[in-house]
Amino acid sequence: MTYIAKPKLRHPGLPTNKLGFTHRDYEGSISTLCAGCGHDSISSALIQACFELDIEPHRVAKLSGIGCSSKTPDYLLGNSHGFNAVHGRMPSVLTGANLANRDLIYLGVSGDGDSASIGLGQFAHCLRRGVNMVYICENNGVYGLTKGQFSATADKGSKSKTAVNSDSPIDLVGLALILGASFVARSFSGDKKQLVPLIKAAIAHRGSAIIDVVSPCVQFNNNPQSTKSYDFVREHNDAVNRIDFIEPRAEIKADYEPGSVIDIAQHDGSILRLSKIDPAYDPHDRAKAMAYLQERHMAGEVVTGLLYLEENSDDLHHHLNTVEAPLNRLGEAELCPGSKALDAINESYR
Ligand SMILES: Cc1ncc(C[n+]2csc(CCOP(=O)(O)OP(=O)(O)O)c2C)c(N)n1
Ligand code: SF4
Ligand SMILES: [Mg+2]
Repeated sequence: MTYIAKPKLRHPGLPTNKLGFTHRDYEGSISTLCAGCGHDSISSALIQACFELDIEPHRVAKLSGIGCSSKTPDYLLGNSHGFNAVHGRMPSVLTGANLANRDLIYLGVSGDGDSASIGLGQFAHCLRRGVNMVYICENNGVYGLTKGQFSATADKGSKSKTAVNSDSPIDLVGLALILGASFVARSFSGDKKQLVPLIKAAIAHRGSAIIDVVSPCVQFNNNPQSTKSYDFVREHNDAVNRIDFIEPRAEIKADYEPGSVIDIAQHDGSILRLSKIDPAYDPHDRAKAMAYLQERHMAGEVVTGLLYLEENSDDLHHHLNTVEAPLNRLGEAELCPGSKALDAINESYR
């Protein structure tokens, strides 16, 4: 319950990271979600990723919309900045915050209703603009919070207690590829080994990173026929690769069979070591990734892993040539340079 404070006492032997923080320092309030909800596992993966990356919690801004999924930022990173926006409007609030202060790590948490129904336009524009963020869609195929109506990602022919869905589903990963997102991944809330390194890599990525996480709703959409159920994903998970996230300057120790592994350097010096499960899958080829997704979808498979990565990607700040400093660190002289400077700007557009 969010109003019940977590006990402050902790075991003195709890492991700490380089900052001296324990796992508990990255937690938030007690979850109010249903026991077994996939969303809680995603919160736990986010906490683990931030702990392992030694992130100072005050450097994170977590934003969300409305839904069970959008409640989850309250259950993690209790010492970070947070903003719970209107249903489907998280991306525009995140874009504004990011433009005002590029120094924070932006974490956008959303649901399939929030992103693919009411917020579809917002989802599209923040990805195509290259806003530097990690966008997590906790995808269960239903509007969990409002009692299980089909969302726009629900499979055609899905059955609820009262209806059959006749609409075609939106594939958020396919859409993100078309829209130009520079980091596109899909994972499963029940596969923390895959999800945690993907989150770490997405945080280190510069540009718009999206992870569509299949996250079963145990209350309304966990029947074995649903492609968003625990049983279905476990049986039909086509993982094309697995990644190890290697921090900047860390020693690379493990031995791998040549050919099965590729190393990808990110702009911050970190390395993504990609173990290819499907040797033919190339995460650098946007068009082939789209074709592969379609093909496997027709075969009834859920493709997971790092699906596309644009190396040396840029973000919205680069495109707009904005100032390096966050706006709250600029003085009045820089923010209001006077009428002469404004005249010069206007003149440059004539
Ligand atoms: C403008 C507006 N329209 C409708 C609603 C009602 N509403 C609340 S949550 C929700 C759907 C949430 O679904 P999803 O984003 O998939 O989250 P989940 O609960 O499944 O995690 C809807 C339609 C609302 N809060 N605001
Ligand atoms: S209704 Fe579904 S999505 Fe919401 S908390 Fe319960 S299991 Fe999770
Ligand atoms: Mg949902």
